[in-house]
Amino acid sequence: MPPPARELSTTSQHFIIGTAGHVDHGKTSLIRALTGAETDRLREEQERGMSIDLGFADFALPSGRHAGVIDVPGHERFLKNMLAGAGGIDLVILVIAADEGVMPQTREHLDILSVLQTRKGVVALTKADMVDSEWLELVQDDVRGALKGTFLRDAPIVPVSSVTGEGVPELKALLDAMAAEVPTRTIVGPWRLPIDRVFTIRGFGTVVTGTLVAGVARVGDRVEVLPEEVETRVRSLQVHGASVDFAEAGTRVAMNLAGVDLEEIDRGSVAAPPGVYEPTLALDARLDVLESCPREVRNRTRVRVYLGTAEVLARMNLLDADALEPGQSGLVQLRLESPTIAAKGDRYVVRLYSPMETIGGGSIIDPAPSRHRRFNEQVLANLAVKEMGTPEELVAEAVQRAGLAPVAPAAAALQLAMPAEEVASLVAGLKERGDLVEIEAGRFLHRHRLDAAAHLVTGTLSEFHAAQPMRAGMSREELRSRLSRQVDAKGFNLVLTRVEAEGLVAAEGGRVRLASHEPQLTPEQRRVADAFESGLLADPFNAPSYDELRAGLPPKAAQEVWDALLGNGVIVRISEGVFLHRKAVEQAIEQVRAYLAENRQVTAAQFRDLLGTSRKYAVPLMEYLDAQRVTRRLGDVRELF
Ligand SMILES: Nc1nc2c(ncn2[C@@H]2O[C@H](COP(=O)(O)OP(=O)(O)OP(=O)(O)O)[C@@H](O)[C@H]2O)c(=O)[nH]1
Ligand SMILES: [Mg+2]
Repeated sequence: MPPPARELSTTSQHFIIGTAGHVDHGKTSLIRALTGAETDRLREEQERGMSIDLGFADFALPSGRHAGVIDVPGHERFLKNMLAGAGGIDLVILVIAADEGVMPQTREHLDILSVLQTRKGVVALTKADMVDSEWLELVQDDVRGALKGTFLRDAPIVPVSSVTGEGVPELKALLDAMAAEVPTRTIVGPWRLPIDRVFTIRGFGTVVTGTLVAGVARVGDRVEVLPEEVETRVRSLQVHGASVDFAEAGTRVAMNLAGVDLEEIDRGSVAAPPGVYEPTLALDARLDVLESCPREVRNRTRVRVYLGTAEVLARMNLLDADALEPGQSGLVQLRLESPTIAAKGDRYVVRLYSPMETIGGGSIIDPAPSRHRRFNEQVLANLAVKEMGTPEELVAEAVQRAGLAPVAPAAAALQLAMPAEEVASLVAGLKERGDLVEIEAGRFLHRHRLDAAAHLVTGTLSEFHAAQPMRAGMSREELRSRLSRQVDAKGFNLVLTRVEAEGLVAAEGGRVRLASHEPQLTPEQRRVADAFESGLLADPFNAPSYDELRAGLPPKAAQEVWDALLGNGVIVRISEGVFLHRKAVEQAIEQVRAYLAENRQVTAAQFRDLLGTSRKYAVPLMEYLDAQRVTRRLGDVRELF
């Protein structure tokens, strides 16, 4: 197998910071102190001084990076809302008030985040202004104890006060520094937006918001909202309050959906490209029961399942045990009371239907299973295979891991220690379904890798166009070097060929642009450009110099437009200080070719007379045509190359 030497960067740069912690411990106040934003936006929240629903903010970190913020409510009664936000969190601020210390929802939120496999976080010891230093030290010890054995065991503990501002700059700097270590989300594969809010804006229609958990969503994309199975289109997108053409995984997104009725969709629905997910009434899953679960879990227990932003009631069928004790793990089939969607590997949380205690959670093994009988050996064996990865998944993963280095089935078989014929037939099936692409004879890439790389190309071009609207395109070399950290030269060529074939990107004359891009000039720039062009074309082979051409033009615009015209190939630099219009060069090439077709050779004097120019232009132009391999010099004459 070709070495996956250069791993294509498949994670986005974006991430979500979320709060967690007991009611009234100062989460919302801390987010206000950090970002300036008020996340308690409901009137009831403001009147009661308590968060009820999720709050959202944009956080401009000192380094200039932006993070989305999700502020969760701490009150036990609103845990359902906390759960709708928790799945989107990449970096958690566990808020513990210094005066109260660890409280029940401190532990419960920590349990939930552990089940969801949140990996990074800090502890903010809030209300530090309310305690003295001795107390603060003792609380820190308690907190350290409570974090033992959790993903936050080594997390920094930062005393802060949102009232005096003490510790806030330190916390900001820490979050900024940690940004680099946060495991971010993949842009590979179909995008998915678990919806956490739905509202209407007059004149725009329905807007849904959520944390984009995977992929790249674009304006114009077709969308299916599930489980309702409503089909629509992305009319516009906003990230951090600004309109964008696309949004990458790990961002808070507001998505305006075309022609969708507000009543049709709700928190818990999921937006995704059509045909990727199927609503289901059953899920096979691994269940890890929390150590802190107050009771054993019995078969047929009625539970609330939290998946993405959805809450669904279900009965839990234990497939390989009569009951699960706290700390134990088993295989379960969740029989849902209303349809939902899930993907293999999704994390979920379960709580008892009543009393509402958090039991545990785990990962989805099969998002669309048939109904199983319990203690059935065949069923359990199949689930064990699925949990590890089916042979087909293992093959697809091996190709995906190789990034943009095409993989031959035989090499994958060797790596996976699987029979070559089996791998070959699995590859054929994956190709048939469009998951693998035969990029060269007998060698395959994963389609998601190609898509992600294509996104890098189009994203880079779209940034270039935004920064340099006058330029027709980016030089191919510059684009390649811009992406060289993510894509090697061979992979770059593969991807560029593909995006060209798909009509997303156009490449002409060594320049690459988005197919949709047209150079934008202000009216003044347009006038300047016209002046340059008509000046150059007046006597095409005796063109004035740059200094002559720009006399009388506004200096700044003249410089910008001249550079753009050169960059776009409208003006061609023949030699130091000699510039001709592209049309003049094209005409020269045509005339010289016609002349040489008849006369075989041309001298400098003949060339000069042919174009009606002078020695000053004829000599550099002949050299230019030699360099362009139109002609070839033989002593004092030129021939066709
Ligand atoms: N003295 C002091 N008071 C604080 C501090 N932070 C928050 N408070 C107060 O504590 C109360 C609760 O603060 P919030 O920020 O609403 O707490 P919360 O964690 O968001 O509460 P829920 O969202 O309802 O769980 C408010 O009265 C705040 O003014 C602090 O650092 N020092
Ligand atoms: Mg709050």
